[in-house]
Amino acid sequence: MKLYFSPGSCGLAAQIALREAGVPFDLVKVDFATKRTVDGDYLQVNPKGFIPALEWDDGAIVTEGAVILQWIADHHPDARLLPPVGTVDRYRAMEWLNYVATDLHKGMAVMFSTLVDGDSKVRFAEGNLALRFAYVDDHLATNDYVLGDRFSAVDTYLYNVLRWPPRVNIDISAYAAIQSFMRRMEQRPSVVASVAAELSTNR
Ligand SMILES: N[C@@H](CCC(=O)N[C@@H](CS)C(=O)NCC(=O)O)C(=O)O
Repeated sequence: MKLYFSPGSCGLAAQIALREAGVPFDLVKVDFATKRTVDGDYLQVNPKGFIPALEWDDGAIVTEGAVILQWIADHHPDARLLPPVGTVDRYRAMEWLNYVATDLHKGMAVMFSTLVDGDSKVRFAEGNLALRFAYVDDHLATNDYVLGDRFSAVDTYLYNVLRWPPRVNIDISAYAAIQSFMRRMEQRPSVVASVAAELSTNR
C-alpha cells in the first residue's frame, strides 16, 4: 500500500486513518511544483495532480481524500472508523466528510492561493470561513468528536484542515471547542506518529 502525500497538506487524514486501521503503508512524497515522486511522474498515478492518492498492492488507485477515508474504513470494519454503509449514521458521516472537503478544505485553499490578493483573502476569511469555523465550534461544544462521543475517520479530515488557519494568519484560538478537539486529537498515537512522519520527510 502506498500513500501519496506532501508534508503539511491534506494527506495527513488518510495517514492517520491508515494507522488507526493498522494498515501497513509506505509514504511517497509528491513534489507539487514538478508533480514528481522518487518513483517518477505523479500524473501517471493521479492525472488530476492532487494528493492524496492511495495505491493498493495490486496497483488499484483511489483518489479524493473523503473517498480514500471511506475506502480505508470499509475495508477495515473492525477499526470502526465509519458507521456501516446504508445506515443513517453513515449518511451523517458522509455529510460531514463532504462539508469538510468542499466548504472547509476548499475554503482554506483560497487562503493558500497565489491567485487571490491579500485584501480578498481577509474579506473571505471574515465573511466566509469565520461562519464555517463557528458552525464546527458550535457542534464540537456538545460533541467530543464529529460523530458524537466516538472517534471516526471524519475527525482525521477535520483535524487535518483545522491545522492550517494559523499558517495563513487566521486566529482560531477563540473557538474553545475546536481547541479542545485539536488537543484531544493530538493525544492519539496515530496522530502523533503521522505528524512526526510528515516532519521527518520534510527535512
Ligand atoms: N479534490 C481533491 C483535492 C485535494 C487537494 O486539494 N490537494 C492539494 C493539497 S491539500 C494538492 O494536491 N495540491 C497540489 C498543488 O497545488 O499543486 C481531494 O479532495 O482529495
